[in-house]
Amino acid sequence: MSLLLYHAPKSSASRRVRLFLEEKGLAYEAKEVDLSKQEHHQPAYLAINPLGVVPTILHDNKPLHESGTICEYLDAVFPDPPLLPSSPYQLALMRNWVRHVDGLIINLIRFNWRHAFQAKAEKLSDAELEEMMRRIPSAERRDAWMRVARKPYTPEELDESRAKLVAMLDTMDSMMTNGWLFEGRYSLGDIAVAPFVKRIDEEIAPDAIAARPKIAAWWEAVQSRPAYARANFGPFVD
Ligand SMILES: N[C@@H](CCC(=O)N[C@@H](CS)C(=O)NCC(=O)O)C(=O)O
Repeated sequence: MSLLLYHAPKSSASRRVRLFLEEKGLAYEAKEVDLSKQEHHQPAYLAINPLGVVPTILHDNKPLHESGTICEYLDAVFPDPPLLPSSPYQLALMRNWVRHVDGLIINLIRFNWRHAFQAKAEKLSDAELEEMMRRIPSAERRDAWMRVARKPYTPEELDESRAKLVAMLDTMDSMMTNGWLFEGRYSLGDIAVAPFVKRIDEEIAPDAIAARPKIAAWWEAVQSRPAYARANFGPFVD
């Protein structure tokens, strides 16, 4: 059996899968994709991930993309320990939650890409930028790359994104049972959002976590799990 993860150390979706793999206790090989060099837009990578994003996992050489789908697949193939809610209804709610969290990614991008890509993207000539655009499959990401290259996100846009991420914390607050998001135990619902909370905590709105005792306790509990250390989230800004 082989598991090969194409990932980027600071990518939230990659962190989600790394945390899930570590919670499962699965051994895997990791290959870093250098997003700043647009390795994820090269034909060889697009062949295993048509969306041109990280992560992608290869299980026995079979590629799979979408971090939430990857985690559900891993849970089906490696059921112990179980990391999905057991009741069909709670599982359905968890899937909607993961979808909701995924839909918020642009708000992280607005903060993250300033650190990760802006300095490099700004230096691209118009011709280089155009060439890059041709390789990017998603309109949302073409826009994000164009923004960091030519029209940095404004303070108002950052505030708008911060407010959406803080609203996500309020939703989490209302979902908690026994300290966790689904069925009163740790699950993919918690793992999926942990990388987002990491960024909220270290830069975007740390006070918003401190002001919500249930979220602060949840975040402490997530970080104290041995798998969290092994997943190696690390600081976003060096
Ligand atoms: N819904 C996708 C999102 C993947 C995603 O957005 N990955 C980001 C890093 S967190 C990425 O590859 N960004 C580089 C880019 O879009 O050019 C998933 O969960 O796998």
